[in-house]
Amino acid sequence: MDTKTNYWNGIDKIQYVGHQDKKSSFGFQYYNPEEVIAGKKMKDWLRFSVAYWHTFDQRLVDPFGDGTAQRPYDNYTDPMDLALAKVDAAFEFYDKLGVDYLCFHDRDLAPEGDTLRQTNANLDKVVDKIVEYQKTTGMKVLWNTSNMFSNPRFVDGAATSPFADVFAYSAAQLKHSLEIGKRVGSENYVFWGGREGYESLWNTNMKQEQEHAAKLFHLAKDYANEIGFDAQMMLEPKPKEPTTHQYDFDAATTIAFMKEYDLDKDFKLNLEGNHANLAGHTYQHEIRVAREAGLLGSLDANQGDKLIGWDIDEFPSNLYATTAAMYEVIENGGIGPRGGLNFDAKPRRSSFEANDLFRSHIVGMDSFAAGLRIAAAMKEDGFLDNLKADRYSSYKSGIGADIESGKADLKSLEDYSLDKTQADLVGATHSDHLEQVKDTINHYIVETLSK
Ligand code: XUL
Ligand code: CO
Repeated sequence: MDTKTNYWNGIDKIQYVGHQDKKSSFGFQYYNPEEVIAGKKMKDWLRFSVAYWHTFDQRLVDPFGDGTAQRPYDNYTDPMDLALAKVDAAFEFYDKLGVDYLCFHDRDLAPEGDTLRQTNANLDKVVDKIVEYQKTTGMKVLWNTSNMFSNPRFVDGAATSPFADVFAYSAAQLKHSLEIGKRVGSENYVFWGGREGYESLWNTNMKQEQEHAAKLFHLAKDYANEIGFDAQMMLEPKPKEPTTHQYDFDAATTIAFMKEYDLDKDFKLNLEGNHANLAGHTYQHEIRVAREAGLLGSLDANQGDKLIGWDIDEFPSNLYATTAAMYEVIENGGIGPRGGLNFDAKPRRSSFEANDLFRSHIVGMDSFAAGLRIAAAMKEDGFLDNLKADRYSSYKSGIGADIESGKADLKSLEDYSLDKTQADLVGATHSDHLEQVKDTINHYIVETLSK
């Protein structure tokens, strides 16, 4: 197979140049894949992945405008020729960018036919080509998934559709997608609840719809076991868009759903920065909730913006947010059992040239690499560990230790508290000095990045 294509004309392999020497935009300032940070190579902490749907398919539309994207395969008119050409362009892109993973939906890869049988045949042809490339390049699939939300048949959802034929079709589509996952060796398999939610409660059987969603997840896990597809299954929360209310609203809601329907042993969470933003949380909050429940699976790397109402899938550039995310990842010992950072992100509509796809991945990769360096420096100094150990130190001895061990009950706690004065209680607290904490975090950011 000819891997010497030249779609991304004029772009050489992206190298680590370091921030002192960064004279052109085509170099990493902070991402040095082989460098060891906090006991692991950067590339093994970060496990960057390119999202097929955004990077190779997205035309840069927004709700008010058509696509502006200029892509090197735009001259192909036949949909299958285009799909096959994109695979060449994609593998050349991965090589030049220096990433080891890709993610895709089934429908990102190939056009649909009139029947599922025809659609599967189109898809298999493209997957054959991907598998061939994997053999020669070693590229891995972080996760694949099934697009059960774009086609009009999914107008009211897939598993949660009120129409049984749509549930049946979704299950059939999913079956083939799992088989493809096995063929490409996907490390994880993701379910983002595309239109699994409601527009209005007046016409919705919420309980029945959620039972149907859980049923499809169980069927998927059972079938994956049956065919020996050993991927970590994951649910990806999002609070709204496209439906008014998505059932997998946020990490906490999704964990409750997983526990209610006995999915928490086999499924973990794939968390996205922009979805956290839409849920009124931070990315760090979502990762913390999953981590502390032992359910952190993987991360979709992007950012939202509170100043704009919709899902903007912006490439990450906010160092404060990437530092916070990587702090949680370090505390977790890694992103997840087989997790990575998948750039579920697209350039702005005004960044429409082909080379902007490289520029945007570079800022995303550098922002997470910088976040890793900063979080590792804070960890190494024990800054936040000491801060928290001190803050909760009253639980180490005395009444605090009795509360922790379960020795204390309401009567003993009343005995302890009944004659304490207001001054005693206020005296038992102390200032968090939170502004100083934030000043120190700023110091770590500036200091670490200027080394
Ligand atoms: C949509 C979204 C999806 C999932 C995969 O907001 O994040 O791209 O990551 O279906
Ligand atoms: Co996503």
